[in-house]
Amino acid sequence: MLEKIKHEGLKSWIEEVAGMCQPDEIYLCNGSREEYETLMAQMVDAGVAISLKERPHSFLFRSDPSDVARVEDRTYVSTTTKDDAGPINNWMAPDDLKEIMRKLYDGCMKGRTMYVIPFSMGPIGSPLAKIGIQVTDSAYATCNMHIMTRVGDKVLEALDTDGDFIPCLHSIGAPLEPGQEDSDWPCAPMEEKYISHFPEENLVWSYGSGYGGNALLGKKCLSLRLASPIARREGWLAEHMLILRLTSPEGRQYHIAGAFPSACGKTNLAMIQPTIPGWKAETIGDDIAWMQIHPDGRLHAINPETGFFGVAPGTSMGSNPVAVETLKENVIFTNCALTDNGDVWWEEMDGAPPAHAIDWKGRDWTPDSDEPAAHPNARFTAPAEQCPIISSDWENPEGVPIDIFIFGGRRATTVPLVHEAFDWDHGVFMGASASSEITAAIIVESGLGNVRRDPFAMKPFCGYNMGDYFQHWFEMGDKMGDKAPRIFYVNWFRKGEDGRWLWPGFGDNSRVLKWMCDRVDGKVGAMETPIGLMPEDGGLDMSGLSVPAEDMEELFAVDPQTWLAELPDIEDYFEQFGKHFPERLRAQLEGLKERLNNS
Ligand code: O2Y
Ligand code: MN
Repeated sequence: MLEKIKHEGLKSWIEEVAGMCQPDEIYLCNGSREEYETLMAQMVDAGVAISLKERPHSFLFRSDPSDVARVEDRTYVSTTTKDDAGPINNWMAPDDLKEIMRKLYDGCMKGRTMYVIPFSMGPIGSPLAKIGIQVTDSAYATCNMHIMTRVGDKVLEALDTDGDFIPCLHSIGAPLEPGQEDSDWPCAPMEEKYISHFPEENLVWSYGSGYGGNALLGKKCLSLRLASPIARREGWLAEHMLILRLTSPEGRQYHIAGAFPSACGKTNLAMIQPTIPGWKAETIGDDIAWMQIHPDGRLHAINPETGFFGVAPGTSMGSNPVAVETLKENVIFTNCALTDNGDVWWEEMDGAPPAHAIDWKGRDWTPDSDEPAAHPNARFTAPAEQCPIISSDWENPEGVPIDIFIFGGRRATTVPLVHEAFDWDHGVFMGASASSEITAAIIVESGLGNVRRDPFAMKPFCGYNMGDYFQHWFEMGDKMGDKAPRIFYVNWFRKGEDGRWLWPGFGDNSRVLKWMCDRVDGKVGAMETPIGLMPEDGGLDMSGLSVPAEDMEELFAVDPQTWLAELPDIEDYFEQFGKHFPERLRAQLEGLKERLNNS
């Protein structure tokens, strides 16, 4: 089977891994539809996948209840010195971590097949694309990789005999003894899970989890935690950002890249349906952007993925009709509920809840049950090409030129609907100090306040010292000069004193996007405030939408005392970066303090 591989370095890495993990069989993926269907049929026969009668070519999986999400506590950035990984990554020295993991990998694929998945992040042949080889003992991960990345023979051809590849080793960590019955979702216990990154040698080792970001190694592991230090070395940006194209009624195109922490509606914004007449949106990506300065001097972005791995609960015709359409067929669902007629269901889906369903743990469920039917982190894996508003340029190897960066978070108070950075350095400060509210459960668990700092939405994904990451952003701005994108900060989630959302959100967010486009074109003025530039009275296109005047006032209210009260928290957060903290960021903090004190 491995004869097809002409790359000696690749062949010897696969042999080395096979020697350590000792699978019963090795299977080299060709990326074909037939291969995907065969693997799915095997999993249906084995009873680990359920074929959905009501949704063509779609399947439901249920994970082990202990394996339902990314595990930040078990995720490592392993560099020679702790300083290189920085203060907000878990760190262990490479030799120590490898010693622990080698013991776990020893014989871990016994009784199983080892799938070898050649994959490309980015269109094959794009100057921005990177080739990875994932080795895994999970057929589920293999099928997901088929949807999320470009897999198979064409990648091996591009690799040729001596191309660069990023080795990504994955095992669910559940060897099978002869005659031992398998479980539906084998995985290792939490204390044996390791999601490890070795940026100095461009290597990922993941062990013990079969779920999402822990197991689909092209996504967060390669495209963010490894790619971010590569991007720093090579002078580009690997970001946790959606990419969107907006076209005005006059036909002018704007490209927007947006960074938001999890649970802030990134996929919804990537698939926005503008409510302002004549404006059109197209999706390019919903999670990751790789951006390089093009010979034209502008920052061009590609989406390295080919699918969406989105949160199912909350997805409906109201919140995201485009996603609903995207999910009509060829979808892998994980941890959703199963209805009696053979479809999936989740909380806040359109229509009345079913009178009976099977919940994500495989138990009978009715609307009277105490627990939700779908896990809150239940997911869909869907091909991007099925998205009805996917841009014709979504696979353009040159990428699309970015006009606008948006940062944001979920804040019930303090932060206005939109403000614009005075300049690039101020925008970097906005990204670096970005924050979002966390759930009640996390507040209790961590004993922290309800606001978590999540710089550039990269807290869980930056593969090097975040202080150096801030500096890299400054340097990218210096290189682009006046061709750099404009930077904005949004908060769709501000609430009134009575707890009501003040802004309708969803398609009406296009009104805010339009203001940004008008700013880029110099068509509208802005009001200077201590925290940035904000729409003048009447600056936002509100035609056809009625939001009470008092609500609009509250949405844009900036209270200097509340902002001043928040600065010590930002300062404390920045403090941890020590000598890696850029002076230019300190200057921004001081500038903000001064403007607030003088206002
Ligand atoms: O829980 C997981 O494994 C998935 S996390 C995820 C998936 C798709 C896009 N973004 C995220 C994220 O956590 O940012
Ligand atoms: Mn994400």
